[in-house]
Amino acid sequence: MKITTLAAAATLALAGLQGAQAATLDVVKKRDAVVCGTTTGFAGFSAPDAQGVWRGLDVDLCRAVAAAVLGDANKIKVVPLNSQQRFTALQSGEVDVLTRNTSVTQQRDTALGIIHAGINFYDGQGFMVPKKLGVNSAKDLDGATICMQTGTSNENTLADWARAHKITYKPVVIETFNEVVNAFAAGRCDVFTTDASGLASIRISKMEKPDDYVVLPEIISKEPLGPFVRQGDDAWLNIVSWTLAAMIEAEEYGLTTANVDEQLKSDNPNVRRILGVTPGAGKNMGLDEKWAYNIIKQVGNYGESFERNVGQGSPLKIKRGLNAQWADGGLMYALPIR
Ligand SMILES: N[C@@H](CCC(=O)N[C@@H](CS)C(=O)NCC(=O)O)C(=O)O
Repeated sequence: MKITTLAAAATLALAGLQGAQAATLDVVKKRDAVVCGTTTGFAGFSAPDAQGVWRGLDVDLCRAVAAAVLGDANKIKVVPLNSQQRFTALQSGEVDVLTRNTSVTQQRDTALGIIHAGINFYDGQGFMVPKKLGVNSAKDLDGATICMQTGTSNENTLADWARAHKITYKPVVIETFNEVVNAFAAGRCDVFTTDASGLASIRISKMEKPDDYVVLPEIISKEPLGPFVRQGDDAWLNIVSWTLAAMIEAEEYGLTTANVDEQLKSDNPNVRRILGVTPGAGKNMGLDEKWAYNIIKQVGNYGESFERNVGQGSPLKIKRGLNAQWADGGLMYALPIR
């Protein structure tokens, strides 16, 4: 009886808490800015440039949400979060959306009061080692000291993989990104493990001599990275996931920052719906009909954002691979805006 009462009280308290949290769209409109949780600085995905302006594939997604909701991609506030802090910041309402290399997993999507709003980068966990170690395969890592960051999915994935492959290793788990990078650069561990995108970024942007390091060929997991929002605010979930869909679908239809004004004259019914020439999509979400036009005009389509931040127009030079459009053999398949 007592336990039931306590459980009921807890449920009520939770419901009260959720009820007390105002609709995110209203909060964002009133504040006139979207608050996004990012990394503390992970080049290509979310990091400040030399002028202190936050840039990256994940920052572009944040900017796209601001363009869709407020008509201005610059109306963002960035809250830098390390891996450990990110979920609490979203749960507590400190950020409106987490746009930060976060792997979607069943546990995160169901047990933390948060939910993913699409995938903006299909990744997998890998390993980086100094060339001088002479290691060519992850299978040769038996006995290695392996650096990783606290609060990442990388910790458990590595443990599972090592057990399955009968590999023993010594974990060095460090809370902040720069410290774990410094530990690796200083040779306090033989190996750095995280998402392959993370390794590419660390190698180019953090290692003094990138050519002294090699990323091993093995990818040991699926790491589908995407934005997260709080559970229980479906209108906001819709806005974030359809913002991402609009970027991906804009690429599919060849809509770019440079040609979007010209495309307003297109007679393709899909293009007309995306750009709000045929109204409806914006109103359905409580947004201006120019929501997707503003995203494309101010931020660009998914491919433009990819190439500029992590692809051929960036130092990382990551290939599209799984992140190519479905028509090109990749997994980027936007749900249709109609
Ligand atoms: N995708 C993995 C790893 C993501 C992650 O947090 N990676 C670290 C290492 S690259 C990172 O981004 N750190 C940046 C920071 O803490 O500021 C996850 O969701 O757990």
